Amino acid sequence: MTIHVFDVDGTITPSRLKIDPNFKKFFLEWMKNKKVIFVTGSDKDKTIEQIGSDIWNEAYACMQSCGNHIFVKGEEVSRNPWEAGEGLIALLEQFLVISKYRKRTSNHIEHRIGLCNFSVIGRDCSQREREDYAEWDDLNKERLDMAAIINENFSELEASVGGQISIDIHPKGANKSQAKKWILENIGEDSIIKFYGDKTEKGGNDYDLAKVLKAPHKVYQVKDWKETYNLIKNDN
Ligand code: M1P
Repeated sequence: MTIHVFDVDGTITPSRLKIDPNFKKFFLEWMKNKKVIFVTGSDKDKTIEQIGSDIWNEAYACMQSCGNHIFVKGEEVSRNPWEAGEGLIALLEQFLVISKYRKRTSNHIEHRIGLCNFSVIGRDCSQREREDYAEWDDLNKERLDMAAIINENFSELEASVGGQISIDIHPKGANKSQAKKWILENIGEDSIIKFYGDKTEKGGNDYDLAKVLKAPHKVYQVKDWKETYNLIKNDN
């Protein structure tokens, strides 16, 4: 059986924005006779805000916090109890002091279930501030450097770049690759996974899942939801 697994931000929607209304209409119809799973660094509320409760509930499973908080047909089935410790918080606060990007808003450290999300500009930034930081980070690779520092200093943790402005941090191995294990154990060993993500390169939060999906599974790296649409529109 084919299982269609999608990242959300950058793959189904622009980062932290709502799904395009026409794509939403298409997707709701397309997913009806398929097993669709979302695997995102984001939490339940933000994902529902972006894709809508209709798509979220229609999905076979929604793996929030990179698979650390799992829902099946809307019902919670598992949660990772991990919480960020004092040492990690101290390092993140230090990043806020030393970052060369000077603009700050608020909500820099967001505690999610089984995952901590960190952002220098802050999650309360405007769309404009988000885009400005993303452009600067593309050139300066600050998030990649910060994720590497976290990975060097905390051997029990793992940090990766997700979305436009933030870093996802969780226990080592508790990354999106959990989706493969979960699918094979809960849906069937013979499942064929098709995974669509925009951050499948090393350092990105789709990489760990992409890396463990060898043939007959398939990985599609996309640059935005339009590419996702073009890939799936004839896949019936
Ligand atoms: O899926 C990864 C991340 O995508 C978005 O990131 P950002 O806000 O950096 O663009 C958010 O949904 C974030 O919560 C999530 O971890």
